[in-house]
Amino acid sequence: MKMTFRWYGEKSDSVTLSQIKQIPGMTGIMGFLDYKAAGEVWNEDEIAAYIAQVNAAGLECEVIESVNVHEDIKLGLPSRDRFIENYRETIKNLAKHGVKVIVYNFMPVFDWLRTDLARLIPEDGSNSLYFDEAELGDMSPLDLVRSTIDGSNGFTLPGWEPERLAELEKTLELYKSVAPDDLRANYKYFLDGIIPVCEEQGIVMACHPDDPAWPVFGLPRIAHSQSDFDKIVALRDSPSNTVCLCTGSLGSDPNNDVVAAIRHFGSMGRIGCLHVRNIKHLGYRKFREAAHLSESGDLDMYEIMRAVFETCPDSYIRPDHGRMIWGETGRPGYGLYDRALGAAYLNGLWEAVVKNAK
Ligand code: DNO
Repeated sequence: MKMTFRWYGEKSDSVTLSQIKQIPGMTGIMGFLDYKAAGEVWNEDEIAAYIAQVNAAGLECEVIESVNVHEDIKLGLPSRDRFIENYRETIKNLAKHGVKVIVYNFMPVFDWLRTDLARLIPEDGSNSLYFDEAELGDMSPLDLVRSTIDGSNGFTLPGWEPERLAELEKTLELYKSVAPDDLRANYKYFLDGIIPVCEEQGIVMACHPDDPAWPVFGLPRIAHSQSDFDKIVALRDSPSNTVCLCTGSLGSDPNNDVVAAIRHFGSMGRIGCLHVRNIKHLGYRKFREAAHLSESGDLDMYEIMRAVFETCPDSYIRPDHGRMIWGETGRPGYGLYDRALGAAYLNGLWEAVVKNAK
């Protein structure tokens, strides 16, 4: 297992590489060039500059996150071939600089969605990302975009880049004629275009689940359960076509058995990396992001780490979103303190799992 941390780059993260390096057991970064619009080629010089900085801090950068898929690819528009070509170019450029895993998603329009980015946790006075479908019921997609951008403390949030959302209404309209099977067919076309390049370059693509794990605003969503991911890995049968197993995203739906999903895809060799965090269910389609500790939420974090150890022990892992604690301000979900506590806790569980296995 390699413990890593998401970092947005010097200019757009409130957390520094030297702080990350001081978290015990931290080996690397899940990197991100947050200024790249979906569909653009990630150039070699910018990749090299980012990775050089990470390496200079004594950390690795073998995983890159959010190489976003252009909407035309998901919609299956004729212009998709140009964007798939760009994606292939990006894969090659990342591979040249030692990247092994690319995390992406195939969610129409939005990446993750929350109705509150800083909901008070009454038990301890901290706050965290929160979702309540009942609150969403009164909001239009545009309202949600506005409140998300307003609540982000001036930081961009992954998947919520303003350029990408500028044409929101037009895109939402286009999706009205896209059924889940159409989206899957477009997904297959994308995978058929990029997976051969990944195989040649030694790159693994890891698909992030829909978050939350159900359809929103009537948009088709095809990646939020074990059976959805069975279909995805079968779209192109290759060790380069894998899952980014995000426990909090899948776990937002209490019907998903996260531990079973890790064992299932882990033993197939189809987990490219994991995002590990806990979730507290508060009612129907209503949850908050809890501290990583098992007893703070509804996921069994020990069993999660044991399933990783037993089926995919060499995986890259990162603590996922944290709460905002100790008065910290920053990008919602991506402060230093609670994610560092999460990493320390997951490392502790790992040590116990490894020693128990002896
Ligand atoms: C949320 C992240 C996601 C993830 C993307 C990958 O905080 O886990 O934004 O990076 O879905 O494309």
